[in-house]
Amino acid sequence: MATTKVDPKLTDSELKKKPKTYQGLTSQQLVDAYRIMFTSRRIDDREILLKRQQKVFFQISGAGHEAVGVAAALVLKPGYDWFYPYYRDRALCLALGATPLEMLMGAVGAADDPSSGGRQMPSHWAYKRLNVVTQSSATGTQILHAVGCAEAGRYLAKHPNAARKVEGDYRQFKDVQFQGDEVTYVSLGDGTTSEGEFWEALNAASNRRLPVLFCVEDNEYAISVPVEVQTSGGNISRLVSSFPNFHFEELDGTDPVIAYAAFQRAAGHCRAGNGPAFVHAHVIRPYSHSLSDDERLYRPDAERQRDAARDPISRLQMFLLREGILDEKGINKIEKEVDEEVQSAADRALEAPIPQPETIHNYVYSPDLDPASAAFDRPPAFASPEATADGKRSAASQPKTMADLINATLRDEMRRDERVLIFGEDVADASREEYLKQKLIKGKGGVFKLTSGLQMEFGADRVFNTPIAEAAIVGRATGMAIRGLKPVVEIQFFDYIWPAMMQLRDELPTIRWRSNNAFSAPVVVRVAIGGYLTGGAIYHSQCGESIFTHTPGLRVVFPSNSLDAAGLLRTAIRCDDPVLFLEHKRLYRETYGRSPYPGPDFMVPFGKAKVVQPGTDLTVITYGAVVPRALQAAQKLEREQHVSVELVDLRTLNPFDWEAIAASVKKTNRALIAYEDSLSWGYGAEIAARIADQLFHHLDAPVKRIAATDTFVAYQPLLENAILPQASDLFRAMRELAEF
Ligand SMILES: Cc1ncc(C[n+]2csc(CCOP(=O)(O)OP(=O)(O)O)c2C)c(N)n1
Ligand SMILES: [Mg+2]
Repeated sequence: MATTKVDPKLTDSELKKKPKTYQGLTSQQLVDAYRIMFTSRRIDDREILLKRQQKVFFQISGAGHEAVGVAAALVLKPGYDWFYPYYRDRALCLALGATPLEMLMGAVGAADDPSSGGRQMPSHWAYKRLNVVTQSSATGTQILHAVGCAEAGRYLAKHPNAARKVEGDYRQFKDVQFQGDEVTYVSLGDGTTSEGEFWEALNAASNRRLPVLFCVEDNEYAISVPVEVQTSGGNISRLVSSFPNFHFEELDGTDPVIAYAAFQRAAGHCRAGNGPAFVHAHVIRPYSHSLSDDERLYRPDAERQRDAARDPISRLQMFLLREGILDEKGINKIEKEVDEEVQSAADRALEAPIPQPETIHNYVYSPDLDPASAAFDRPPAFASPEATADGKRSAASQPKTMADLINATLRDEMRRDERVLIFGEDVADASREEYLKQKLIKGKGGVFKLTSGLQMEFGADRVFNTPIAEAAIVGRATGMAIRGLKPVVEIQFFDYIWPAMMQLRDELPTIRWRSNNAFSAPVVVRVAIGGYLTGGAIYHSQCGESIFTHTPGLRVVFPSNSLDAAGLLRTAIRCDDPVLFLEHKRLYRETYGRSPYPGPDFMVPFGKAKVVQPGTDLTVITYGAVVPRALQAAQKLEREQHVSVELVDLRTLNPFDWEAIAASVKKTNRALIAYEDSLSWGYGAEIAARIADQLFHHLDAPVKRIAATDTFVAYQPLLENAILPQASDLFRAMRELAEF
C-alpha cells in the first residue's frame, strides 16, 4: 500500500489533529471501499451458487478487478461523467451506486432488471441514472462509443442550444445533459487491446484530445490466451506510449490507494482539456474466465497461487488491520452485514417477476415515433414554376438530380437542427480550413460531392473528415447519438462497409432493445451503393442490402429518384431509429427521376411503396436502380405486346409496404421481384416467400425473381452487362411471366 505524503509545513500538534489520509483517501473511504469490494465478491459467490442450482443461467465474475473499479468510482462522478464499463466492472458499478438487488435481478433475468429487463447476460451493466451506458458482449466495440460520447460532450459544451428539447421529432424523446469538464470512462481487458477498434479509438481520442479515460484491466489472460500472445512484447503500455496528448499510468490494480492516485492524475488531465488518459492496471482473475471455463486446464498451480497472493480483497483487509483502521471485529461486522444484504437481495431477486413472453417485440424500434406514420407524410412545396422577368424559370423550380436534393436536404436539416453532424471520409470541403478561408481552393465535399459546401456553411465542428476507419465512423456516431446528437455519417462505398459490420449488426440496431428502451442511438448512415457504372468492377458495385434488412432494429431505405431521396432522407434524420440510407451511385446524376426542390419540410414516410406505373397483367416489385430499367422494359412490353405491367417501387426495404404488394398481386395475379443484388438469398427471396405464403390463392403463375448472377460484378463492361439485370433481361422475364 502507498503511504501518505505529510505536509512539512504542519506543526507536530497540528499533525496529530489532522486525520491521516492515504493519497488523499480517508480511513472512512477505505472502509467503504472494502465494503464495496467485499460486496462485489460476495455477489459473484452468490451468483455462482445460484448457477449451480440452475436459478441463474450464466455467470461472469469481477473477482480480482475490485480495487481498480472502486478507485475509479472514487474519482469519477456518477450521473455527471459517463461510463462504458466492461463485464468485470461489478465493483465499479456498485461504487457508482448500483445495488446488489439490481445486479441479482440481472442474473435471474427479472423484468425489472434495470440493465436489460432480462434480455442480456448478467454483468452487462447499464444504469441510466448513473450514466452507465448499455454494453454488448462484443469485446472492444464499446471503446468507439466512449470516444463518440466524449465528442458529444465537447460538442454540446460548444453548442449548448443544441441540447434544447424540441417537439415533433426525435429530440422530443431524449433528455440531453452535458458538463463542461466531464470525463468518459471506458474499460477493457488486456486481450481486447488486440481488436482493431481499440486502436481506432486511441487514434481518434488522441488526435482530437478527447476527455476519454481508457482503463485496461490486465489480468494477463483472455480466456486461455496469455497476454504475450495478444500483445507484442507482452505490455500494452509500451505499445501505446507514443500516442500524443495522452496521460499514461501503469500500476498495480489490486491496490485501491495506488489506483486512486493514478485515476486522480488521469482524470485531472482529462478534465483540464489536455486530452485522453490511459490507465493500465495489472489485476488478477481468480475465478477463471467465467463459470464455463476452468483455468486449471491452462494455468499451473504455482502461477495461480502467485496471483492469489495479490488478491485485492485480502490485501485491503490486511492493510486496514495493519494501519489500525479496523480491527478483526470491525472486519467481521462489515462482512456479516454484506452477507446479509446479498442474501436478502438474492431472495428478493428470485421472487421478482420475470418478463412476459409477449414483450419480446417491445423496443426493437422507437415506441415514441413511428417513421411510417402520418406525421412523416408532408407534401412537397415546389417553388412557383412561373417564368422570371428574363423569361427563365427560377432556379428552385429547375429539375434537380438526386445528388443535388440530398445535398439540399442535408443543408436544410443542419439549419433546422443543431444536433445534426456530418462526418466520414472526404465529406468535408477541406480539413485544412485556412485554404478555404483564404479562398485558395473550392473544396471537395465528398467523392460524389453530396456534402459539398456544408463545412463552409456550418463549420468544421459540424462537418468533418475522419480517418479511413469505418468501424470508428459508425461507432463514434453511436456514442454521440446515445447522448442525443444526430450524426448523419457517410460510408463512402457500400463495398467498404464491412469494417463497420460489428457496429452495424451487434451495436447500433441492438441498443434500444437490449437496454429495454433505456438507451437509443438513432444514427443515419448514408452509403453510396450499387453498380451499372461501367468500370465499377467488384469493389465499387456491390449491393447486399438483404444483409442489413435481416437485422432487426435497423431501418433500410433505398430510393430510386431525387424526390423520394429528399423526402426519405428528411424522415431518416427526424425519426428516432437508426437508418441505413442507401444511395445508388448510378442514380446520383441520372436524368431519370429529377425533381424541383420540394421545400424544407417535405417528407416521405417509411414503408409506403409508390406505384410508378399502374397495370393489370402482372406486378413488378422493385427498388433502386432497377426501377428505371424495369420501367423501360414495361413500357416496351406495353408498346409491343400490349401487356400492362404494374410497377411497384418499394422505396424502403425495412419497413416494406406489404399492403401495396398484396393489393397489386391480388389485382394482377402475377408477381416478379426484380433486384440488383445477386439472386440467391437476396431481398427478393423474402418477398417471394411471403407472396407464396400469403397470396397463394391469388396467383395464376409462379412467383418469379430476376436479379444479378450469383457472382461478383466484373470490370469489363460486357461482363458487367451479363452480370447485372438489364432492361432486356427484365423485358424477357416480364414477357415469360405474362405468357405463363
Ligand atoms: C469480438 C469478440 N470476440 C470474442 C469474444 C469471446 N470472448 C469473450 S471474453 C473474451 C476474452 C477477453 O479477454 P480480456 O479482454 O483480456 O478480458 P478479461 O475477460 O480477461 O477480463 C473473449 C475472447 C467476444 N465476446 N467478442
Ligand atoms: Mg484479460
